[in-house]
Amino acid sequence: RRDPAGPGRPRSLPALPLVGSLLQLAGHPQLHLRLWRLQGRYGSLYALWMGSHYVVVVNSYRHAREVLLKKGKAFAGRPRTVTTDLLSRGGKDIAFASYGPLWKFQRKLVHAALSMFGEGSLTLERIISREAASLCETLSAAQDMALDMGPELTRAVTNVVCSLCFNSSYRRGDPEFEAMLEYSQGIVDTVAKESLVDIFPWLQIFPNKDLALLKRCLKVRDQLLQQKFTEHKEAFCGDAVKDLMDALLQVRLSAESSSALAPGLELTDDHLLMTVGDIFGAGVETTTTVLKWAVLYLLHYPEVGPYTQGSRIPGLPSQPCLLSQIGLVRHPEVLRIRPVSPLLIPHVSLADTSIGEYSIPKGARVVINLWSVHHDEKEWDKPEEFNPGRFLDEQGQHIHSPSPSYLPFGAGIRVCLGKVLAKMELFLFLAWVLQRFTLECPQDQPLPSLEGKFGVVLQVQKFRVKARLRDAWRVGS
Ligand code: HEM
Ligand code: PLO
Repeated sequence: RRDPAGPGRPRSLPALPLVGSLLQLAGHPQLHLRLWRLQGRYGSLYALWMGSHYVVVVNSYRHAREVLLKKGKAFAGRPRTVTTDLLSRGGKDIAFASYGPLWKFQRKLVHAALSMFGEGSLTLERIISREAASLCETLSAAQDMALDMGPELTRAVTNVVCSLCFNSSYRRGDPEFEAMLEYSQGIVDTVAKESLVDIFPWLQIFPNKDLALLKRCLKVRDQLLQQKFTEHKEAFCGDAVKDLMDALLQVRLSAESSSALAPGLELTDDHLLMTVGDIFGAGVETTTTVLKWAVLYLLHYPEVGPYTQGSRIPGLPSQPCLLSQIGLVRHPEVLRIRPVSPLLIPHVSLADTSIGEYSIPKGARVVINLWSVHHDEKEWDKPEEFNPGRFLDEQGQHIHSPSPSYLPFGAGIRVCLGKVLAKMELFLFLAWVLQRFTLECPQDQPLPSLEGKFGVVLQVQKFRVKARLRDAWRVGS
C-alpha cells in the first residue's frame, strides 16, 4: 500500500506503520511553521504520511502556481475528514465539497448572487459604510479606554454578511449574536485541526473532547441556520429576491436547477443550508481576523500609521493617493505577513499527475504552505518586517505585488469566492477607522504578541487598544 519512494516521487519524511510521520509533527501546534522549517532538510517539495494518507507539501510559489493554476483541475479535489464532514454534512457545502457538478453549480449560484447584491455595486459600499460608521461611533464612545476591539469588529463584519445572506443585522448585546460568537469560536478551535479523529477515523468511537465541542457548537449553528431558512421560506413569494437565501430558494423553485443539473443530481435543503453556512462562516471569521491583524501591526509599527494627520474629509475618502495611504496599502501586506489561511484548504489530486519533475499519484492530499510562499527570502526583502510600502508602485499611487510569491486568496478554480467582497471590506473598514482614530497600546501593557494561533484560520491572540479620536474629528474643531 505504501510506496513512499515510488518512481520520481518527492522525498518523504520517515513514516511508521499506522501513525505515519506523526512523530515529526506531534507537539508542534504551529503546523505551518513546522512544515516551513522542514524545507531545510527535505527541500521545498516533500511528502509525508498522516496515518494512511499520502500528503505532499508545497512550499514554493512556482509549485503552488502549477498546482492551483496550470493543473488546477487535476488538483481540484478536497479530502474528506471527520470534522469537515460534520461541519458540511458530508461535503454538501462549497469549501469542503469534492469537485463535481453540484459543487460547480453551488459556486456559480453564490457568485451570481454576490454580484447581484453587492460586489462592485453601490449597495455593498453602502452596507459596509453603514457598519463602519456604527463601529466608529462605538470606538468614539469608548475613547481612551483600553478596549478589546475583537467583538466590535466581528459585529461590524457579521452585519455585512448578515445583510447579504439574510437581509438582517445585529444590535449590540443581541443574544443571538452572542450565541453566534461562541459557537463560531468553538468551530474555529476544533474543525480541520489535524486532530487524532481526522487521522484515525475509527477513533470516533472513543469520547473526544474536541469532537464533543464541535458537535455542540454545530447544533447551535444548525438551529440558527434552520431558523433563518424557515423564515425565508415562509416569507418568500418568488419575485422579490432580497438576499442570498432568497436567491437560493428561487433557483430551487425555478426549473433552472433541474435543467442545469444532470439527472440524479439534486440541490437539497442540506445543500442550501450548508452553502449559506459557508458564506456566513467564511464571511465572518476571515475578514475579522485580517482586521485584528491590521490593528495589531499598527500598534507595532506606529510610523506606518497616520499619513493623514489633521485632514478631515467628510464621508468616504476619495482622492486616490489618500485612499492608498489610509487603507489600501495596508491590507495586502497584512495578508502577506499573516495569511488568514496559512495552509489554504487541502487539495486532492483527481488523477495521476505531476508537480515540477515529481510524479504525484491520484488521491494524494496536497497542502500549499502559504506561509512559506509569503516568507520566501528569495522573493521578499526582510519577510518578517511589516512594510506596507512594498506594495506601492514607484509613484506611490497604485498597488502591485513586487513578487509573484503572493497568493492570499489562493488561485484557479478553487480561488476564494469572497475575494472581491473581502478586499472591499478591508479597505473601507480600515479607511474609516484609521482616518478618524489613532490606535495605541495602553501604557501599562506590553505590546501584544505577533505570534498567530494556527487553525482553520490563523487567529490573533486577544489584546486591548486605545482608540483616540484625531484632533480634526473632535466635536467643535
Ligand atoms: C476559499 C482566503 C474571505 C468564501 C478560500 C481559500 C483561501 C481564502 C486561501 C482556499 C483556496 C484554496 O483552497 O485553494 C480568504 C481570505 C479572506 C477570505 C484571505 C479575507 C481576507 C472570504 C469571504 C467569503 C469567502 C468574505 C464569503 C463571501 C470562501 C469560499 C471558499 C473560500 C466559499 C471555498 C472555495 C472552494 O473551495 O471552491 N478563501 N477568504 N472567503 N473562501 Fe475565502
Ligand atoms: C469558520 C467558523 C464557522 O462557524 C464555520 C466556517 C465555515 C466556512 C469556513 C470557516 C468556518 C473558516 C474559514 C474557511 C471557511 C471556508 C473558506 C475559508 C475555511 C470554519 C478559508 C479561509 O479557506
